[in-house]
This record gives sequence, C-alpha cells and structure tokens, in this order.
Amino acid sequence: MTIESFDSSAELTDIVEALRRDGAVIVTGLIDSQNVDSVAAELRAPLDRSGLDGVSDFNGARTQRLDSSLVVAPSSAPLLEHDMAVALADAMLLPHAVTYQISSVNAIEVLPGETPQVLHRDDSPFPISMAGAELMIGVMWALDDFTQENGATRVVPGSHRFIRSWHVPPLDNWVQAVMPKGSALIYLGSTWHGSGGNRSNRARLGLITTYIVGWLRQEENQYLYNPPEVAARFSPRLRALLGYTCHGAGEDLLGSYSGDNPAWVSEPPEASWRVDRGQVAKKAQASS
Ligand SMILES: O=C(O)CCC(=O)C(=O)O
Repeated sequence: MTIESFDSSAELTDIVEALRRDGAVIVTGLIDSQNVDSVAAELRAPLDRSGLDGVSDFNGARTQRLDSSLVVAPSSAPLLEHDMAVALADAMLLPHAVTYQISSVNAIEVLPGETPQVLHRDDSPFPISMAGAELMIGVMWALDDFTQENGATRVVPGSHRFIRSWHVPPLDNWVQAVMPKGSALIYLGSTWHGSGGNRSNRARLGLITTYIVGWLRQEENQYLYNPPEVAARFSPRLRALLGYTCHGAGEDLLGSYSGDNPAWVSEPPEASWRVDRGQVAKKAQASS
C-alpha cells in the first residue's frame, strides 16, 4: 500500500476519490516556501521555550509541541483556511453537517532521536460511531521535507474502514507520508496514524489542523485562544472556521448569539464563507 500523491493542480474529484478509498492522500506544492518559512520562524521561539512542556508517553519524549499555534504563528492563517483544506473538508464533512469548524491547531517538531509515536486515530475523543459518517479530517502541513529518516508521519492506508472496538486492529501495514516541504498530508479522523521516529540529525517540523463537523465540541477552545478582538483581524472564512458561526437554523440552531457586538459573530455562514466555496463543494459532491 502507498499514500497516493497529487500535485496541487490535480482534479479535486480524483483527490476526493483517493481520500475516500485510502483514508489519506498527499498533495504537493500547496504553499510557497516563503509562507512556510514565515510560519516556521514564528514558531521557533515558542517551541524552544515551551515545546517540551507536554512530554508524555503519547506525545513523545523528544517531540516539541504547541497547542493552538495560530496564536503565536499568525502567518499560518492561510494554511488553516487554504482552498484545498476547505474543499476536502467540504467533501468529507458536509454530507453529515451544515458547517464544520477547526478543532485543533498543533505545531509538532520531532527532534533527532525520537522513537515512533503510537499509532492512533484522531477522532477517538468522540464516543460515537456512525457507519459511513466521517466526523473529522486532519491536514498535516510539512514545514520541512518529510523523509523516512526524519519522522514522516506513519499512516495505515485503508484503516478508516477498521471497525471501532476496544481491541487494537492489526496495524503493521503502515507507510510513511514522505513529502516535500510545502505539501500536506490530508487524512480522515478515523485513519490510524502517528509520527515516525527521527533517525536523522535534524528536526522535522509540521503543523496539524483538524476540522470537525459543526455539531461537535472543539478539542481546543478556539473562542478563548482567539477571542473576538483577535478574530476580528482574520478573514470571514477563518473566523467561521474557528467557530464564529452557527450550525443549522430554526429549532436546530447551535451556537446562537443574539448580541450585536461584534456584528460579524451573528453573520450566517452563507454570508461569510459558504458562497465562495460553493463551486468546489458541488464539484466534490458530484464525484461521490
Ligand atoms: O507528527 C506527526 O507526524 C503526527 C502526530 C500525531 O498524529 C499526533 O500527535 O496526534
């Protein structure tokens, strides 16, 4: 098994088909090196200061991490609201929800000497399983070249189809998401994966953003990390993605707000972000 790799000009329908089939795809050439370098530069000092604060069996002993890293790396905004991330989230999540939202934003730097992370699925905090419904999609942005030696993410292709149970399924058939800097590994919340060990002499930096259906609780509290005065500086699309929008309407409304300050909090999603995504969503749905 491999993870199918596409370049950024590939047909969206082909990428969606591979993501549905394998539970993960790579898309190369999505962000230019200047943007990658700005994000990496903004992350540097906070990673060096507190990246090892969360050391644990799961996080690893030699992996630096930052939660909600948009706060310290504003240059990552274009990644979080990237057309490709949004188009693939549209295709995977909108069949099960009216909107979706960012759940977490984590910088992950695997240092030399780190051992492979335990394989896991990112949707495990949600204690439900609905046949055929994906609740989450993750995008791992490569801020360095991801190689076999430096800890490129390990993925078990097809594992999104494993049934959910207390028993760990056979996970031997993992492959690594080897990809150049500026690419993204896009994977479903149900796909088993984890970071690789770093046998090189250089660190490997990545940024994972996860998106969940709009009716679930976000893993990180985005309203506290990005309060209204901060969110006001973001685009309407990014604000909506952070959760500053409602899910549903009428009696099914979730996340309602009837105050009038700031006015954009109560904008319906159609006014802020759905319109410009309509075409890609239609195209992706046509392929399903
Ligand atoms: O760093 C990676 O390649 C993956 C990390 C990961 O899956 C996680 O920490 O949840």
